[in-house]
Amino acid sequence: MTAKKIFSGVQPTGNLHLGNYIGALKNFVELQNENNKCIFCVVDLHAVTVKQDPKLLKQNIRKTTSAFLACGINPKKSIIFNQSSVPAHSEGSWLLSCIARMGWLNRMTQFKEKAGSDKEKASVGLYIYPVLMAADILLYDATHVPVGDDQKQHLELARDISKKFNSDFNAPNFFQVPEPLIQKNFARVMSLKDGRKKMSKSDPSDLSRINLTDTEDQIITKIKKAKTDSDPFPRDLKSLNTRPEIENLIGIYCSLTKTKPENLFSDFNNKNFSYFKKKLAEVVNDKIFPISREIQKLNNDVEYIDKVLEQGSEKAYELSSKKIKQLKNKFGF
Ligand code: AQP
Repeated sequence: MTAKKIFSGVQPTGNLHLGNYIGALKNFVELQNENNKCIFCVVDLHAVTVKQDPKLLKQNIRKTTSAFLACGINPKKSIIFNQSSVPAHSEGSWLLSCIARMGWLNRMTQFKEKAGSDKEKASVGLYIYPVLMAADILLYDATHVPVGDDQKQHLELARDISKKFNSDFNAPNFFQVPEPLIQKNFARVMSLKDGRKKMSKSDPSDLSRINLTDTEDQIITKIKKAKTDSDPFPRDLKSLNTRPEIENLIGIYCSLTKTKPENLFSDFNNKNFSYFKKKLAEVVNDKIFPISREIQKLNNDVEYIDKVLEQGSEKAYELSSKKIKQLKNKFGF
């Protein structure tokens, strides 16, 4: 089997959480360990599409890198770098914004969600965010992009940009048409407080998410306080349709233990939710607490983190500057 070329990114906008782990980082590590060629990027240019405190941003770039390493991304096997240190991303984004169509961007639901009711006040950067994401991916000829379910639409846009460029410039294979790698089951982890909202770094309530830096006690408390309802433990998949919070907790359990929900229905039949939550907290702690400890350790080694980013940036620079040169050539520059 030929090795895949993987590219994916995570925004340094706060503490990474269980959603980032299940939807992205866990898969990054599996793909790396299957000997694919992997590039993992701390997408700091994406982060500034909404206002960031410059001092905090610097810390968050390092913290996100620590989280990558603590989850098992190995800088000897994979390239780890931050986006703003490689100029080809900004340059490529401009060139591809001349290929992308307004109508395509107008359909992006994440912009609508993040801009909220006052679109006029959203940054232009937030609007063209998916074009920068397309540049990130296409510059490295990535064949596959592991993302959470929420990024599916942006990846489709990257595919459309790739195909349009190849056709407009009569260059059939200049850009790869990247494939999304999205988990089939439970691709979106939801807030612990509202099963219809995705778990997110920017949710004002810390109780809505399990951070990858939480302590054992914090994890137990958050799961204990997670929203449930007064009905008994479900007996089948069908009854989960109207119980999004329960579906989410069961999804987290199954995803971390690699079990099917069907097995849980018999295991927890006639048990109350406090018992299930206790077991769930054990499962989450088993996976997340070792990561949390490692992140704390790495956060104290700023020199090492900076070295990882610097070395990764050099490699990314080398790869992307070749592609950007060819791209500019195609445009006629
Ligand atoms: N809740 C989630 N469930 C599954 N996957 C998720 N991802 C994010 N949240 C979930 C996936 O993690 C990767 C990195 O995402 P990101 O942090 O760059 O951007 P995001 O999706 O905007 O994440 P947040 O937490 O919601 O950040 P803020 O609050 O800053 O906007 C992506 O592959 C994403 O799919």
